[in-house]
Parts: sequence; C-alpha cells; structure tokens
Amino acid sequence: MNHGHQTNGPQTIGHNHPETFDEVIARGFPHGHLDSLRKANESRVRGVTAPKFTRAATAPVVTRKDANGTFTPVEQTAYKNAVVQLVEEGKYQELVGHHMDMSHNMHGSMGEVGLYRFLGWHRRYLVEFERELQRVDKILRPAATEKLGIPYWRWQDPFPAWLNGFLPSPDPSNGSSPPPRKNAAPPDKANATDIDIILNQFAIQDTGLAGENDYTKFTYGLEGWGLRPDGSSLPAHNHGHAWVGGIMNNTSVSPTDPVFWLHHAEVDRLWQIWRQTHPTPGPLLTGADRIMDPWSESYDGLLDISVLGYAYDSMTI
Ligand SMILES: [Cu+2]
Repeated sequence: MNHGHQTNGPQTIGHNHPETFDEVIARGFPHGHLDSLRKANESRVRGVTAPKFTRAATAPVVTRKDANGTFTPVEQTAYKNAVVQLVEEGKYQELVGHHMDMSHNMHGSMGEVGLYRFLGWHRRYLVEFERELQRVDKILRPAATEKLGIPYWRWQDPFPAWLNGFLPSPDPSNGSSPPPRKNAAPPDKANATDIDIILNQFAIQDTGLAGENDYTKFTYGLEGWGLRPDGSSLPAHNHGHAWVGGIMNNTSVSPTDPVFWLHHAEVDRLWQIWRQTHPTPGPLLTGADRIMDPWSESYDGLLDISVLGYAYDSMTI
C-alpha cells in the first residue's frame, strides 16, 4: 500500500480528537478543551486547488432521490458500479483523504469553528463526490438520459438494503478491508420524533456558546450535540455514524463506507428544508473560516443548491 498521501496530506489534530463517533457522543460538545484543539487549525492551507463554481444556466440539475424509495434499482446498480470504478481509479480514496485532513476543521468535535463549518463543508464535499460519480457513470452508462445523483437516507427508515455487504474501498489510512457494519443500537438512530425536534424545536437546544443564533442551535442538534426534551442525547448525524458502525464509526475515514454520502445527503436535505423557513442567519464565521477549504468557495456561495447542480425530490420530513 502506498502511504505517500500521508507525508504531505492529512494532518491530525492529535490524541485529543476522538477516534470514533461513539466516543464523540460520549464526550459531548467540547466546551472544555477548545484551546487545545485550536492550534492545528492555525496551520490550515486554504482554497488553492479548486476553481469557483461555474455552471451553464442550461445545465440540467440532478435530482437526489430517496435511497429507500424513489432511487430505482437501475440507479442503485449504477451507484455501486460508479463507486467501484472510482475505487479502481484511486479517486475514491483521494476523496476520503479530504475527510482525513482534520485541518479543514469541519466537525463540532473540533470546537466552535468546526461546529459552524460542518454543514457548508460537507455540502461542498458531497458536490465533489457527485461530480466524480457523474463523470464515471457517463462512461459506464453512456445511454442514460438522467444524471446520477447521491441518494439520501432518511434516518427514520431502515438501512438501504441494496448497500448490504457493499464496502469496495480499502481503508486509505492502512490499506486494509473495512470491518463489517453493525447497523444496530446503541446508540439509537434518529426517529421521526427526533427529526421533528431537530427541525421544528431547535430553539430548545442550549449550546452554551456565546452569541448563539438560530443557525447555531439548529446545526448543534442536526450534527448530534442536542438533547431530547427529557434530557437524553438527541439522535442525529453523529448517532447515525455510530449506529452503522464499522468504518462509518471512524471520525476520520468514515467516507470509506459508501453509505456515508447517503447519510450526509440527508443532513444536507434537512438543512435545506430548515432553510426554507429560516433563510437567515448563517454561522458565526468570519474571514478565512468562511472558506470551505480545500475548495475555494465560501459558505455564502453554497446556499443556492440549484447553482451547485442538484435538487431534492422531496422537501418534506
Ligand atoms: Cu458525518
């Protein structure tokens, strides 16, 4: 296995950063050790590798569909074949590498800035993957009339059975095959009541952060730091990672599991649903923290998803 990418690529934040989502959930939001996590973020290299979004007004917008519903068996096969192709090219592992580079500061487990960057960063990340998916799908299915989009996995629904046993990429950190998924509690994954709390009762979340706004409370719950009204942990994004288990439970290399993109498409869809009624405000980010490195776009350039080239076929919970 070639470990070359480790010499100049991913930076780790150090042993302070939890390795698994089980640990992330157990620790809770890191109010207590923000200073120790801040140092790695100072060395971030920003926005040098990607051009700005340019998209012809006439280019078709891809429709992201329900992995357990509207995403057809033909599309399920196309998705799997495209992922296998990306793995064979090494492109898939390269994409996982972006997530292994903790200097991008894109999770609340890294602190306050990470909390604010979580949604924008992962939206841009999914667009990068979706472009690659479409590039290889066009080669594999030249006659297809509709572009392939990332399906979304509604958390209240079962694990998409068509992905059972499908783990074609090696773990890029060590070259080994990923362990099997767990697909079971604990922790619970979000149910319909939890999702209603995330979207419609976000104001009950107490983030303990200075100057918090509605966006902060919402993303705090959606990422997985919130509480149910009875004071127990509110299952959301973090819990889905831990519920799937296997390599999805790893905070660094979780995109090795192809369900990662479906899980994050649901994060992105729920954000988009929330934005319909809460168009402002955004995250409390300033300066370079607003740039979703390693890409050049700022948070503000990622709000109109039609410009990013996709839409969801359902905008209801
Ligand atoms: Cu995630």
